[in-house]
Amino acid sequence: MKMCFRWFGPGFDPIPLAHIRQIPGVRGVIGTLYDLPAGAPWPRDRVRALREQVEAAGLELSGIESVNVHDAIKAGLPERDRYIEAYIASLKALGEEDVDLVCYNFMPVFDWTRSDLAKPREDGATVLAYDQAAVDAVDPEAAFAAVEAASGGFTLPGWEPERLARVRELFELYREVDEERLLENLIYFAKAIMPTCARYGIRMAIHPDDPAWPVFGLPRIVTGGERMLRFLKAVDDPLNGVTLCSGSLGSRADADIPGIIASLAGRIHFAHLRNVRHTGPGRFEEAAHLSGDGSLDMYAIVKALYESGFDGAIRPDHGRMIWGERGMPGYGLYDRALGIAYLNGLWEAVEKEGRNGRSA
Ligand SMILES: [Mn+2]
Repeated sequence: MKMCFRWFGPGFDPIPLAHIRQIPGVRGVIGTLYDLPAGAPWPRDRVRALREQVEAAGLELSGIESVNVHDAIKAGLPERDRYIEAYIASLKALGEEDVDLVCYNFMPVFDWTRSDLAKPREDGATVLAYDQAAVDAVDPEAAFAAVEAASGGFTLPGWEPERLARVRELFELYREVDEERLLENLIYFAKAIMPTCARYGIRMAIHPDDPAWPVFGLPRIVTGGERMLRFLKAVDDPLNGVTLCSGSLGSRADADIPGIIASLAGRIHFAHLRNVRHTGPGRFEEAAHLSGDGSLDMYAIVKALYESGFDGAIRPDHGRMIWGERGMPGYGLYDRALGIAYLNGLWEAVEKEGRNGRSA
């Protein structure tokens, strides 16, 4: 297991790499070129500069999150091949700089959706929260504007301002795209990039949809274990894998996350670990990582990962905003560092138990 920390890069992320380096057990950074819009090929010299900056801080560039997929690819438009070529160029630039893990998602128009970016909790912290009724009450443009207004001046991943200007146009693209079509488009994309992934040993890790159900009437297909498995079988290459995001999958109160982990064993290339508190049908809020603070059994999740043979990058996913920190909602330093300390403890415990079990 390699403990990592997501970092959005200079000019976007207020957290210095030097602080990340001081979190016990952190070896890697999950980086990105945040200023590049989906569809733009990543220049190799930019990737190299990012890698060198991370390495100069005593860390390694362990993966990228995300190389975003252009809507032309997701919607299956005639120009998708051109955008797939651009994506392949980005993968080459990454491969040439020895980056071998890429997280991406295949959600139409929006990335993750929340109705509140700073919901106060009983402990005085704030968290991201979702309420289906609140989302149903607004149109997508209003939702986009609300996220922008609540972002505290930070650009949020998946909610880049250039998308806001095009919300209506983007919805139009998906008018004819149902879940089957969307899955076909995903398979088409994955098949097209696999030869390049094979050449450089790049593991692709699709991120589950968040929340794991359709939002604003748009189709969503990466919503649970069976559907992820269907995609992995359709493009049955070991490099074609998933990001196991406990919080996204766990947005559904009925998700059996340890069971999903067991079913995807060997194809989980990246893990996002966080807890979530279910507060009612279609409602949840994020929580501290500790099992006791939310609805997920984090011990069972870490144990299932260990037992599946998982040996990849783990990062703490969103945390609470605590101790007066100002930062990107969900991406503060303090609570994610606490999350890492806890996840390190769980991992050490399951690893030692596992070893004892094997030697007995
Ligand atoms: Mn995640």
